[in-house]
Amino acid sequence: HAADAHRTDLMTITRHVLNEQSKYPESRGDFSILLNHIVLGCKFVCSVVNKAGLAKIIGLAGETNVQGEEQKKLDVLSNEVFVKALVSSGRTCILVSEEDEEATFVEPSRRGRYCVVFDPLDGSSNIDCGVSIGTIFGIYMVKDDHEPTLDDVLQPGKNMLAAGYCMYGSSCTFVLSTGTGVNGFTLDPSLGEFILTHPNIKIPKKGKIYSVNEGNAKNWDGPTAKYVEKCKFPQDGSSSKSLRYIGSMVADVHRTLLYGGIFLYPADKKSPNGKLRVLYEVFPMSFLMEQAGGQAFTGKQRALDLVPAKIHERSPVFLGSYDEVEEIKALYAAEE
Ligand code: AHM
Ligand code: MG
Repeated sequence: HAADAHRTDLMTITRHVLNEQSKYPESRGDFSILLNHIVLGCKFVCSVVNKAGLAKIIGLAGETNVQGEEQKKLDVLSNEVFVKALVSSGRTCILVSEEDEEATFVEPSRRGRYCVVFDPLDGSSNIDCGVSIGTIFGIYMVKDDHEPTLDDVLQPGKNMLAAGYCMYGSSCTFVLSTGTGVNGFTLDPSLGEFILTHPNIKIPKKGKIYSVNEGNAKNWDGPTAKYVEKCKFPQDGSSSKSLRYIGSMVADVHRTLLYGGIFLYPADKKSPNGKLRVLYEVFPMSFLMEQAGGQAFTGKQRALDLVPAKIHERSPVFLGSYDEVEEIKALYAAEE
């Protein structure tokens, strides 16, 4: 039927967030404005990532191209875009980016109440070969009108108001939680809008996929080694699990969220705190997992209960389907 060829009632991400915010009469729309600026940053990064191979934009930072302009590495460029988008929203006071050693304190005239922690372009080893990469972010709010300090972001992940990621993959996908479940949006490039395509995402309770860098196995601790051994050689009559590992956290976590299973970045003898960063990798992904009905564990505690002492602190993490994380927790409990 010709009339059915076009959906005319599209739930854009802006409309979705405005709907959610209207449940809170005290909300002044600040969150929607902030989110719009994050979405703008993601659209910009999506567009440069798509053109990267063509524009020869991938090069060493500081190299110059034929026009004599400075070429920037994609991760450096993405960081600049996000910092500018967030500051210009007028709604932020502290920014923590993986790319910047120090936190950015927004000048008082452009200051708002939100703190944003983010990794502007994660999965750097996959940039040059066109494999999926992504942006990860988490949002906190300062409590009162005091002068913002680092303590405002050195908060446990359970205090985040919202978290999400954008995956630059075969399509551009934005996954968001504002603390009332998880929703997924897909960029319609012809409209330039993210459309709600995956409402109320729930992770399957059990999963058949495990995702870990097995090249580190010789340095793993007992529980991680035992868990992975069980995935391959189950003793309880269940079938063995499949291994999938991209090496881009956003892509590995996105698959885990949709298909179920577990993603592990454990501690090992060489990196006793694992590799992933607490504030802008472990926390946002753990927040999304819990909101989708899964779990996230550090090997010692619920990941969202961690209180980071430094902005670039690392932590081991095991996240995914409820039952898989239960198994890991039992193996660590048995060690004690
Ligand atoms: P990056 O921030 O330097 O890109 O590193 C983070 C990435 C994650 O996306 C991914 O989960 C992990 O590093 C993969 O690490 P490894 O190559 O050690 O398996
Ligand atoms: Mg990273």
